[in-house]
Amino acid sequence: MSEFNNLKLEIADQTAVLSISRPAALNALNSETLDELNTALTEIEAMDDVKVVILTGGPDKKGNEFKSFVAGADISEMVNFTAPEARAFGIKASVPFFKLMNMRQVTIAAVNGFALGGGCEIAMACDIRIASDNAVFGQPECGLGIIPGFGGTQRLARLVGMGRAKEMIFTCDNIDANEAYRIGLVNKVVAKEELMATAKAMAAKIISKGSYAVSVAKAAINNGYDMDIKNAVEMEANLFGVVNDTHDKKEGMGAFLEKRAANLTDF
Ligand code: CO8
Repeated sequence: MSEFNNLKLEIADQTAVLSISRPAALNALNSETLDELNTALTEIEAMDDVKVVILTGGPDKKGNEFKSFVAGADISEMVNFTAPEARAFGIKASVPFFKLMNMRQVTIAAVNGFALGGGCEIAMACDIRIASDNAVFGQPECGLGIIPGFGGTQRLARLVGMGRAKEMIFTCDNIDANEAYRIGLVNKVVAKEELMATAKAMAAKIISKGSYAVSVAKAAINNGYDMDIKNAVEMEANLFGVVNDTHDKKEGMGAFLEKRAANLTDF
């Protein structure tokens, strides 16, 4: 595994916990961090013994673990961008963000504090979001004279609907974790002390299922989302054919019929 300046990685129980760690800047995303994220996710995707990635934020410089998930893209880096540099920065971020969305492992954002701007956007690129009860979400970009540029104008509308996305982006109002849950931006809100345990318990439940089937289901959901329903259902049928030709299908259905626990191993 590569060494990183701005990331910490712990792997246990087939789960990678990847922490964005820039304590002096509340884990804001700069170019180096985006490059490191891309490297880390590429390396993790090749690991057969990792089935779930939990993305979270490291502590702030005072050691507070629940201050910030990611407080946005790094404003001190962006302030002097030319238009081509700004565009390149957006494209640079899109690569690891698409990896979170499309990699074969399931990605869970454990949101432990501020998830603002690029922080809200990277959480939205994950498959599932679990928030601590003190988490704060928002898209403050229009107040900085820019627009959400790490996929926020697209993913927020897809997650919470166009009206609520426009309200959050145009007003720059932050919302708390309970409101984020109410509008469908997060899957679950838990007491902050329970955040990592909840994320790991969900990871363990997902890992207990057929991992290859989960990864194919993820691809089916992602690929079909922007298709018309006829082509999407046809694509699903094709993938259904693929998963019928696996060890796990024979084992999973055989175990059911023989009334025993299944030993699912495909990935
Ligand atoms: N970038 C750089 N540094 C940051 C950022 C950031 N996004 N957020 C916080 N920091 C730094 C602060 O400057 C401060 O540094 P220092 O100690 O050297 O002064 C340190 O982190 C601690 O922050 P604060 O002292 O401000 O902590 P507070 O508890 O007072 O406030 C807040 C916490 C409310 C989170 C506050 O820091 C804040 O408002 N941060 C900025 C939030 C923001 O506006 N985020 C959106 C940024 S824009 C963005 O994400 C665009 C994404 C798309 C880009 C597309 C390009 C193509």
